[in-house]
Parts: sequence; structure tokens; C-alpha cells
Amino acid sequence: MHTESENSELPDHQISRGDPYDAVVVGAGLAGLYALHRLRGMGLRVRVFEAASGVGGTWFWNRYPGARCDIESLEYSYSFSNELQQEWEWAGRYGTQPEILRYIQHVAQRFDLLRDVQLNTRIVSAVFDAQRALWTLVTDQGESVRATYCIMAAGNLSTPRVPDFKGLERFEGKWYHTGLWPHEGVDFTGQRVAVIGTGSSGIQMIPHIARQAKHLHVFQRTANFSLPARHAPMDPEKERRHKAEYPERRRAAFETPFGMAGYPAPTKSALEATPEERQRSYETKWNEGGSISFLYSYTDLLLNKAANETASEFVRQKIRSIVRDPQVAELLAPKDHPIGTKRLCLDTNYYEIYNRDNVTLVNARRTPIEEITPRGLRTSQTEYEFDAIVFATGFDAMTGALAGIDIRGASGESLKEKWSAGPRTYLGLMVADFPNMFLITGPGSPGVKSQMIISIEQHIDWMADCLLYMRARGVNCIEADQQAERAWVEHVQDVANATLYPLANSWYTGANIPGKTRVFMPYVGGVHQYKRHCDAIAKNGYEGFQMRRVSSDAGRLTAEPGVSATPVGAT
Ligand code: N01
Repeated sequence: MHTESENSELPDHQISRGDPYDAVVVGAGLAGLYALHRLRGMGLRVRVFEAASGVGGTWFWNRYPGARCDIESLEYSYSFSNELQQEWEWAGRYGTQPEILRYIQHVAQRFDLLRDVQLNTRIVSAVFDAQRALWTLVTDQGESVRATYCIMAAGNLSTPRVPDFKGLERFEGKWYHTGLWPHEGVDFTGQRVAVIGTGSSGIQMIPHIARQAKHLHVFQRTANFSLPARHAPMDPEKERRHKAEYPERRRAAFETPFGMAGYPAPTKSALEATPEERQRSYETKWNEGGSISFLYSYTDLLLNKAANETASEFVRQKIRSIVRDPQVAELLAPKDHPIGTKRLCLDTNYYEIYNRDNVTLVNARRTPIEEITPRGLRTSQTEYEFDAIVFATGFDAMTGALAGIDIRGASGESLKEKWSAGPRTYLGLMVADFPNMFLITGPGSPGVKSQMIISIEQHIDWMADCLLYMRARGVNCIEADQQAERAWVEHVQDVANATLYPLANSWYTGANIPGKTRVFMPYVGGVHQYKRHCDAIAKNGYEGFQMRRVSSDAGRLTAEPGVSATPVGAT
């Protein structure tokens, strides 16, 4: 694991003002900020561009009521600074959005990051000049900057999507998207409110709005599994123990599929347990709260349909026991996908909220929303009047942020064209024909299927070590090999196809965006397997990557013998 002191020992890189940056980072969320810190520590000259008016990425934008992380805060935090992880005090079991944003702002100040972050600036294009091995990035202000390395840390869930409902522009009330929430907050007191969407955002937000609104209509197209979060104030003894064990815990997290230690690995199939044993085990996990521990009940919940069905049915029964109206309960009980194959939601009193008189669940699958009207919306069956409509309709996930930038590689082809049949990457870190461009938690990596911050740190540390390796050999251009990329893309699909994940229509497959190619995008082989693979590749001289020196004086690429890594297939 990388530490601060390793960084500070590296020599400073002397570059005068006006020269291209060594690296430009797109995005100042958790990934962009750590990339800046790590690369700056290597003496690189780095500039970060951020479209928002503040740092924080997803935690800057998603300010809807009830927004909270679904991974425990002692896990969901940076590990690169032991002082930071020891000193920061989390208020509760799960970080709330305001608390996590405060934490990120604290990190930015503590490590003096803000002076290299340009806010309110969106990158609109990034073009690679193969002659000079330089990226030119253009901002929405018309500013142009050049850099040897381009680091895309633009987020996986950062392109909010409002469905193309007819008539939205004529709506006379107010409308909101969870991912673009007003900073001043919204008071729904006394209002007639519609929430469209029941993913993680909707499920967290709905109980809060229900308590304020005069009446809330929830438009559900697909029922989603949710477990109780069991949020609670931080237990000081748990915090003390966790902090004392931090170094071992962080190391141990790399030996786990989801990048989180402290959840005993399952040892047997759900089908080997008796119904009574299973009931006891699921009941314990339900009462403890949390999604990973629940999915860790047995070895095969994400691999075997019959095994999964035992857990799915347990949760359906819980819903039936909580929701008093049997018809509403049945509508809330998911039947179209195995539990865990969509992001498993965590909630606080979500199902209970449907027992209130001021909450109505609408089946938007049977009676789809046809248009937004000036006074509300119309489904295929009924016309409704609302003062406010809230879209909890998700994101153009994993590829949306990069599709919004005109990125052109060595051959001039755009990334959007290259990815038209689904994203193609080598390790989720680089793309063939796009030299010197690194992706942080990109498609093909386990990022979104892990404790995100552990993946962010692992990707950035791997990239930084790679740049140190290149520097030591006097090379300044790295590119993923086509063959290695092809093999990795196939491997990612093969791994996914051996699981139940592809059975769900989820944002993991692009199914939530009409017209988007359906490809399973994350690597689900686990953080442990992935890190081992990345480490082996580095140890073997960066197999599957080509490295060369580009002489800017000569203005052309000159391959340096002995430094080109050999193309290889992925495992
Ligand atoms: O988005 P989603 P999200 N008519 O895509 C519905 C992370 N996250 O913002 O399933 C009617 O999951 C859509 O219906 P369907 C987490 O990784 C984490 O909630 O497509 N409905 C679905 O119900 C999560 O997975 C946290 O049929 C329409 C909903 O909108 C990811 O972000 C909190 C519709 C979208 O659900 C995204 O979650 C929040 C239409 N035309 C988010 N179009 C935590 O850490 C879409 N829908 C806790």
C-alpha cells in the first residue's frame, strides 16, 4: 500500500510555467483528488478540472433528502494517510451526504489540493497528438491545456438521466433530479409530490419526502430489493477497535471480492443448509443490517439461481410482513431479478412508509407514464396533479461522463465511436489507441462493484507506479495493446456470464438507457483477483502495454529497444 512518506522522498520534476502539464485530471471527486495528491507527491505538475463549483464529485451533487452511503464509513474512507484515518471522526455507522462532503473538503484542505483544482470548468474535448505524445484538452470556457498524461476521474454515476417524457418543459410545478439536487434544499411541506424511480436514490429519499408531503405518489417500474441499513450513531468502542486495526484491515480488504474486510467469508452453499438454518442465518443478517454481509450468507447467492431464490424469497416475505396492504406488498416484492444482481439497496423504514395514508404506489410497468402535463403527469390510465416531480431515474452509468467529452486517440477515432458496441478497456485502466490516458474505476474494472475508495486508491497507485517505472526507463508514452484489450474484454464477459448478474436489467449492463448497447460493464471477479492480476502485470514489465519514448524535438515517435512491454492475453 502506498504511504505519504514514499511520495515525499521522490525528487521534484523541474518544469517551468507555460510548459504542458505532466498530467491533467478530469474531475475533483474522491478519485481526482487522490490522483492529484499522489502525482504531485511524485513531483509532477498536475492540473485538475472540475465542472462543479466545489470538490466532492458524486457527494457534491447528490444532496437529496436522506442521501447516505450504503457502505460503513470506517470502510468508505481514504487509507493513504494513517493520520487522516485515525483523526477523522465519523458520526454514525454510515456517512451522510453532508458528512462525506465535509470529509472530502477536509482532505482537499489538509493536503493543500485546492490550489491545483480549477472549479466551474468542464472539459469538452481531449485530443491526443501522436507526434508529440501530448494531450490537448479544451474547456467550456475555451481554454486549452496540454499534458503528457490525461487522467479521467469523471465518475461512473455522474451523468444524471431524466427520461425523455413528452411535455416536461410545459410542467408548471417544480421538478428535480436526485443527482442535481438544489444546494438550498427543497421543502415539500404541504405539496402533492411524485417520485419516479425506486433505485437506491429513490428508496433512500422516499421516506423523507413522505413525511413532509401532503401526498406522495411513487411511480415504480421495477420493484427493487432493499434491506434495513440499521444506521446508528458511531459506537465508540467499535471505532477504537477498528482504528487500532486499520493497517491490517485495509490490507485484508484487498483479499476480498468487494474490497471490505471484517465480513467472514461464506463456507457453504445455500442449498446445503436446511430451511431452518437458512432462515436463522438470513434473519441474523437482516437484523444486523448491511448488504455485503447478507450476500455473504452463502457461497453461491450470486452464482446459483436456486440458491439465490432462498434469499430473494426471504426478503419478499419480509416485505409482505411489513406492508399491510397485500396488493401493495406484492407490487413491492421483486420477482424479475435475483437479489443482489442489481445494486442491493439499504434503507431506513422504506417498506413501512407504504402503510401511511399519504403514500400511494403506482405500477408504472402496467400503466406507464405517457407524458408530463402542465399540472402533473398522465399514465396510460390516469391523469395526476402534482406540485413537484422528483426524478430518481438514475444515470447514464459508467460511460456517460466520457461520452460527454469529445475524446480522440492516436488514430483520430473518438472514444464514443470506439465504444459504440460497449466499452473496451484493458484492465479498466487504459484503452488501446488512446495512449497516456488512464481511467480511474473505468468499465472493465471492479470499481463500482467494490468499496469504491479502495479501488480508486488501487488504480491510482498502480498508475503512479507505472509512471515511476516509465520515468526510470526514460519513456513517456504508454498504450494498451489491442490484443491484450481484446482478451480482457472477453475475460470480463466470461466472468460475468458465470454469475447471475447478467439476469438483471440494470445500469451495469446499460439497460436503463434506451438505445445503449447492452454489455455487462464492471469486472465482477472481485477486488482480490483483480489486484493480483494488475500486480502480476506490473511485475512482468507491464505486460500488454507498449511503452516508448517520444522525442518532442524530432516530433515523431521513436521506439526505444528494451522498453516495449510484450503484448499478452489476459488470464
Ligand atoms: O438509479 P437506478 P439510482 N419510468 O438506475 C426508474 C448508486 N447510489 O440513482 O428499474 C419509470 O438504480 C428505474 O426503473 P427500472 C448505486 O450504485 C448509491 O437510484 O429501469 N421509471 C429505477 O427504478 C445505485 O445503484 C447510493 O425499471 C423509470 C430508477 O428509475 C446507483 O447509484 C445511493 C424510468 C433508477 O434507478 C444508481 O441509483 C444512491 C421511466 N421512464 C445511489 N426510467 C448509496 O450509497 C427510469 N426509471 C446508498
